[in-house]
Amino acid sequence: FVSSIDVPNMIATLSELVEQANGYHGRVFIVDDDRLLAEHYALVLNSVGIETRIMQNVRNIVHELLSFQPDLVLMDIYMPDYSGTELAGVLRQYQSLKRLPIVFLSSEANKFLQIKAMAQGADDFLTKPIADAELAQAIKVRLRRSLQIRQLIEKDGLTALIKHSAIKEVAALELERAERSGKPLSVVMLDIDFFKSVNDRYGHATGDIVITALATMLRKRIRKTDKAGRYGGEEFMLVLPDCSSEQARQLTAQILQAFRQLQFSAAEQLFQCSFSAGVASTSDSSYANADLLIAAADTALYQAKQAGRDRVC
Ligand code: GH3
Ligand code: MG
Ligand code: MG
Ligand code: MG
Repeated sequence: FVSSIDVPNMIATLSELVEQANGYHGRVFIVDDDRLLAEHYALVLNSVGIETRIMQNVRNIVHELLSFQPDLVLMDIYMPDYSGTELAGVLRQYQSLKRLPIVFLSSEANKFLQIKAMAQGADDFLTKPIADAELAQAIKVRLRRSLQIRQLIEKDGLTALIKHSAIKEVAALELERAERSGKPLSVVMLDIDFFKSVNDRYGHATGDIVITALATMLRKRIRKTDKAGRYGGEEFMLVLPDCSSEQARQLTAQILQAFRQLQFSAAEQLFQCSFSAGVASTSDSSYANADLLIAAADTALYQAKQAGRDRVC
């Protein structure tokens, strides 16, 4: 039995989350037909701790964006095959790229055209030539702000996992990536069993500890590329790329076994909890969109509850 649970350590406050955002410098995707210039921008941004990727092939841009997952796109407006504004319009068609900040960088000095570019999907406009320090500062400030906003929007205050709408977006993004890579994607829905009676017997604060304990366990036991979200009160969702339904079931069963063994104490009593889980995977059937994949996991979770709880279906 794991008997000591470090509660204060598990409850991450929002301000800690924002501090974490400050420590992470972010990823910038650079799109410019002038290779030397793009490499120079990359060096400037790398020098202030920002990770970069330069786009080599415009045709592959969606694939590259989905694989690099940048926090911001720095884009030239005039390129031989496409214009930056056209490209921005294409990117905005993708659910998972809708909110990605796009900053245009161009020698275009015409204010009217700059405003038009912004209307077509850019978030900001920088003019070339630009001093290295100005570029670094402008991008750093933009990145920091958008990361802070994202943390506030996406992170759940109690568990530090991502929230309902954000984990659904992750599922949509990963389904798009899985379709491109041909690798399976699995989604798991978990719901703590008889949680109402935990609240009723031991109080809401103890209930919160149980929720946080499971969240911590989920975070620790998934891979770096996996994502865990708090889907609702005592409901969680895992998004597992490059993972078959069999592997997802195994992982979830291991987590269930570990969670069952956690001993909680309240009102001078020790108690344990379990959860039920449902797995759905593109390795079993194909799903036209992430909502359908999530619905399938939800149906499997319902079956697990019906079959007696404390199991993975
Ligand atoms: P089942 O095994 O069928 O899932 O039973 P259950 O009692 O877990 O299911 P139900 O969905 O009816 O109850 C969930 C409860 O979780 C109801 C709600 O009061 C409680 N809850 C939701 N969010 C929180 C929270 O943030 N903290 C605490 N302590 N309780 C919460
Ligand atoms: Mg150009
Ligand atoms: Mg529930
Ligand atoms: Mg429940």
